[in-house]
Amino acid sequence: MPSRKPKTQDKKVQTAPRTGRPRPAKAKPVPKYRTGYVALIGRPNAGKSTLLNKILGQKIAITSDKPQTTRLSILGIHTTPRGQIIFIDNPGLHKPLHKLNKRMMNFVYASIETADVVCLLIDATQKFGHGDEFALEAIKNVRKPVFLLLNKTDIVRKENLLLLIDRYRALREFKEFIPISAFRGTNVDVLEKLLIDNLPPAEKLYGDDDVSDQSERFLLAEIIREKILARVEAELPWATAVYIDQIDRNRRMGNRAPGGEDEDVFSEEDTELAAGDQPSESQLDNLSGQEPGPIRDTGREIAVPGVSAEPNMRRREEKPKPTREERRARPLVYIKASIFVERPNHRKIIVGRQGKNIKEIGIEARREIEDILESKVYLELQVKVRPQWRDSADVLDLIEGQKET
Ligand SMILES: Nc1nc2c(ncn2[C@@H]2O[C@H](COP(=O)(O)OP(=O)(O)O)[C@@H](O)[C@H]2O)c(=O)[nH]1
Ligand SMILES: [Mg+2]
Repeated sequence: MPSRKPKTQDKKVQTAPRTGRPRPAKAKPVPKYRTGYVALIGRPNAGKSTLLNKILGQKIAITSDKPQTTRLSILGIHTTPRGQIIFIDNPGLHKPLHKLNKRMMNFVYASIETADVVCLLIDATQKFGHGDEFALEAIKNVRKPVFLLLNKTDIVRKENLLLLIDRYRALREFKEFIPISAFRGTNVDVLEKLLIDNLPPAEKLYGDDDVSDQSERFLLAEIIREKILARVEAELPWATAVYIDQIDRNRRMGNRAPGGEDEDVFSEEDTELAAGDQPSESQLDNLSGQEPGPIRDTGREIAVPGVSAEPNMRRREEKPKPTREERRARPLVYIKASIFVERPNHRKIIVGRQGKNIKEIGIEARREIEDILESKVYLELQVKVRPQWRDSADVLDLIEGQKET
């Protein structure tokens, strides 16, 4: 039994020798704060974008019950007192047929590479199938922590969850199995905590108010596309793209000023995208008038195509609903957007009988855009037939290019 040293000696050991020489430098303390990338991956419709919006507390990614809603990877920055989680929301994992879809899959693979933690989301209401095997194949060689998020627990039976967990456990190693409801926010706090625990110790890469790398302009285009997706069926949604041609804060509307609350103008011109149809200076203006923050030297370059390390969107303040008077007093913004479809009959579907469908799309999109811009909006939509745009690098570049400006 070791003898207990007298107290006085304890004190002596703690006292530094008065040699006058500096003490040897201590190792740099590891920051307690944690920062890193989390890739959200999974089959189309698993609820990846819904989860991201829920965690951020604001909509940055559109959602729909149609597959392949998300086409580009976007960053969603979530800053908490313990850590900064930089989510990468991705298109759903599927076998690509078009150039568009190949690009989509490249984003997913690159985001898996970049991530510190990978979250594989599954729709727990669905049976395990080929699509799930394909998703697992994509992370076969991943050695970093992978979480399995079993989503839609608000509408799934507990036995199904347990069966799914067993099934997945047998197929690969997962760091965590977390049942969640992205829709209701159930267990999202637990997820957040476990994610931060698995991020490397590091200082923040983004400011507290930064929320995404995508521009407001891109979000506006996406909102219009979301309203289209909600109103069309079958294969059409996959073949629709939206391009914001113009955003004008100073345009005089003359006699064509928007009249009643719900009036929208639309044109049915069957135009094609003119060659060299590039965004003008004014279109490139940052919509919110905010200077994007400086590009931070992260030391850890994010290497997902189309994803910028630069923050382009700030957190929106939560505000009470505006009164009618406040709405009326808002400044007017004129927005012109093109909706690309691949076939004339698709154009007919989107326009609808006597333009009824496009009018509804316009009204729904405008209401949401007005709240985002805190302006009155005059939204002009044009449906344009552009055969095989999904295989046209020009159109794809144009659409993706909106993300940063
Ligand atoms: N009931 C329920 N529906 C959900 C939940 N999460 C997402 N959804 C729905 O699932 C559909 C696909 O969601 P989305 O986020 O677009 O999926 P993504 O393709 O993985 O990004 C949408 O209709 C969502 O409203 C959830 O937790 N519960
Ligand atoms: Mg999505």
